[in-house]
Amino acid sequence: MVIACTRDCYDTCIFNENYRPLNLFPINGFTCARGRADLARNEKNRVLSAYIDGKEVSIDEAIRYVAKILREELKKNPASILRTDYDGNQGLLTWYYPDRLFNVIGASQTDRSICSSEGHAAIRAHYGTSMGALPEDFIKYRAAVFWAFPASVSAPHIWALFIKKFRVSIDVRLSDTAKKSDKAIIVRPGADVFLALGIIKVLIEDGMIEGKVRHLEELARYVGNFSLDYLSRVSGVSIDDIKWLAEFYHERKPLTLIGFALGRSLNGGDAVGMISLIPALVGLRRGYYYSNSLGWGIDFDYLRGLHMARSSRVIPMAEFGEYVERGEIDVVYVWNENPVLTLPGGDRLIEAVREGRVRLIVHDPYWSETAKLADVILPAPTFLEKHDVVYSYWHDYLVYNEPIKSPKGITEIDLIRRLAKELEIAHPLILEDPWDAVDKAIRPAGVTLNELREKKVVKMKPRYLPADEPDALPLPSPVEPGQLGKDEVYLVFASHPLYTNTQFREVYGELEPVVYTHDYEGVVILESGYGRVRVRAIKDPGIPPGVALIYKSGLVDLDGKPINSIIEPVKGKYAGTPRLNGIRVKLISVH
Ligand SMILES: Nc1nc2c(c(=O)[nH]1)N[C@H]1C(S)=C(S)[C@@H](COP(=O)(O)OP(=O)(O)OC[C@H]3O[C@@H](n4cnc5c(=O)[nH]c(N)nc54)[C@H](O)[C@@H]3O)O[C@H]1N2
Ligand SMILES: Nc1nc2c(c(=O)[nH]1)N[C@H]1C(S)=C(S)[C@@H](COP(=O)(O)OP(=O)(O)OC[C@H]3O[C@@H](n4cnc5c(=O)[nH]c(N)nc54)[C@H](O)[C@@H]3O)O[C@H]1N2
Ligand code: SF4
Ligand SMILES: [Mo]
Repeated sequence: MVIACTRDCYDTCIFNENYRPLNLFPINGFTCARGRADLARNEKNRVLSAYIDGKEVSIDEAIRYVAKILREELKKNPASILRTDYDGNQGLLTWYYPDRLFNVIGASQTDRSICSSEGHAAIRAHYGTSMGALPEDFIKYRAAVFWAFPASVSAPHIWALFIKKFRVSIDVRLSDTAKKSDKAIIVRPGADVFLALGIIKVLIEDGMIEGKVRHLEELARYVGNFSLDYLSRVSGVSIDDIKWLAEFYHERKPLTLIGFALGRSLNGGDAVGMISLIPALVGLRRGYYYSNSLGWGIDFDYLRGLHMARSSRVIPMAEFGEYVERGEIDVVYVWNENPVLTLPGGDRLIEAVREGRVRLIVHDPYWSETAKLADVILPAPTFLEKHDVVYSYWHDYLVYNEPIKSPKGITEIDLIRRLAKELEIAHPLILEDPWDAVDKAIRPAGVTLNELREKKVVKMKPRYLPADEPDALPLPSPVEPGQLGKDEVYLVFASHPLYTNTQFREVYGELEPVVYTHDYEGVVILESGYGRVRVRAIKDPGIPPGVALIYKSGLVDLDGKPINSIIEPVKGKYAGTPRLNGIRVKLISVH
């Protein structure tokens, strides 16, 4: 029996029934702080019953009640029902399959752009796919560039593969990863595309191009428009360091690992796209890694039923708070996500639910902030309590998860099928056996369900490999980060080693509402054009002036307000990803 950690994490570790890591080279071998806590966490802070308006009810009663809410709303306007889901559990049956019900009824969906879609779209524009290097490729490299990728924290098993190799970190601050790297380069928030153009300019103009890239002439002409002096000034990286990086690429041929965080910054898509070209310019095939999730060929669209039914409306996550505030949504159905804290404008949802403008239905194993706010809450089993199929966005092992604990609550597939029955929906998408759907969805990745059930762990065969000769087009349209005014900083977020997003606080406690800065101390208000929050500022010598950092697992301020109340509704150019990193905020000391 095996079980994969289904959390939103690069590593997707695989364990035996005693929750000891399998020795699957090169991806496994040790357990992180979250993996070590999972068995204990499974018994804490759990939703153990259904509730309507704070009153404990049976699951059956809650299902009938939710069906009634949905039925009434469907008569008015299906699009005013928004289901929102993200990656609390990456299982095919937990995250993807339940979407079928909401496509069948024509509800609204989000664009699911919060995390990685910007970079996926940007890399695909150049390579035809966002698929990059595989773990087996990783170990062949003798050097690596961790670009906006604090992997020692956000991807500990990837980091472990490079411990004895030459590592370069490119970040806006001295992260743990930067401190442990052999060279750390500090770039201004949102200015990575200028740095990438600088490296490309030196590679081209100093005759260091060894690989084939289509439309190289256009790229050469384009970078010819910028002086190295200008690119250095805007990016904040010295000309010496830009030249050093170009030569490093030319001589040491590192693997380039690009963090999702970059896609959530100013010029994010353009930056990811240009960075992904650098390895090709020095002659490396598949020389980058971003996320491999879309390269396996797993048919997520089939699981979601998009071949037969679709949402009536797509709401950008960046504008979530706006839609709620404008009264365009009456019902919000949530699973696998904690949007009160993690979506931009979560405070708008709190207000709307408290004022009775929005009915909130939540299906979660834990008492998240969103679950606590809900009008109706249904208990979900954890990944240790249900069968599922789990993939990774890094490695190529597909896993058949079997429960090692008895289930609490109702699974996602059972819940949507029960709801469909109450709503008298007999659509083929709901009637199809979920396991048949899984079988169909994994076949393009070269795996059958039977084989997976028998072997438990099977290697997928990547279906979408990057073009050997990527296209330099589209060229970027970079915007210079503005000059900061007095008491202004660029706010960025980063992973914390003890938490996965907002999860694990029942084990490791609440993170203090702290902003790490170069030169502020004491209680401060962080103010953007969209809202204000109150946090404690702490000086950190690793943070340069003009930058401030909050861990993305500490998203509640001193007054219990979501930090994301200050995230403005700004969308990325490629996929609409919210700009979470590098937002300009004023720091007001209140002492
Ligand atoms: N321990 C742990 N691991 C996690 C998670 C977790 O919560 N905890 N979350 C998972 C999830 S959902 C995700 S999306 C990934 C995220 O993992 P990563 O993509 O590796 O990024 P983050 O941890 O969000 O950290 C963002 C980093 O980018 C830097 N940064 C911010 N703006 C810029 C910029 O403009 N330029 C550059 N060069 N750097 C910038 C920040 O200083 C920070 O170090 O990690 C996953 N892994
Ligand atoms: N300011 C700011 N905001 C951010 C970020 C940032 O860097 N800065 N990062 C963004 C990123 S990259 C991401 S990915 C998002 C993450 O946003 P979310 O996906 O909302 O993050 P999680 O905290 O992992 O919440 C997942 C929820 O799923 C629940 N869950 C876990 N397992 C299951 C299950 O089996 N079934 C069901 N039904 N529920 C389950 C958990 O209990 C939890 O409540 O946050 C984003 N928000
Ligand atoms: S959180 Fe990530 S590193 Fe930790 S056990 Fe899960 S998959 Fe592995
Ligand atoms: Mo994420």
